[in-house]
Amino acid sequence: MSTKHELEGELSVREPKQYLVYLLNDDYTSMDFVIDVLMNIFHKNYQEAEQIMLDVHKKDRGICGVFTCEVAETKVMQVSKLSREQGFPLKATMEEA
Ligand code: TYC
Repeated sequence: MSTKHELEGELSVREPKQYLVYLLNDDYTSMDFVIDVLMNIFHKNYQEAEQIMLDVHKKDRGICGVFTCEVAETKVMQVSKLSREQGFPLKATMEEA
């Protein structure tokens, strides 16, 4: 029988670290654009996307998903590129889960 500590050690050898990706609120990005981002980049359906967008709008940030480091970095970059192209200041950030 392995101890909790041994199990955690084994898990950390096998499983890559996970990263939370957050969307940040701002006063200028349109609600429709945030919903588009959540559907297109984070693969949420319309209802989920609208709920997350409203959460971010009210609470200043919200979780869009949990990913491995490379995938999280790519999502953060995609949000910033698409937002810049559309003239919005929307930003995403990531932190270790
Ligand atoms: N606060 C924005 C507005 O009132 C909407 C918004 C929601 C912006 C979520 C960014 O991550 C965001 N138009």
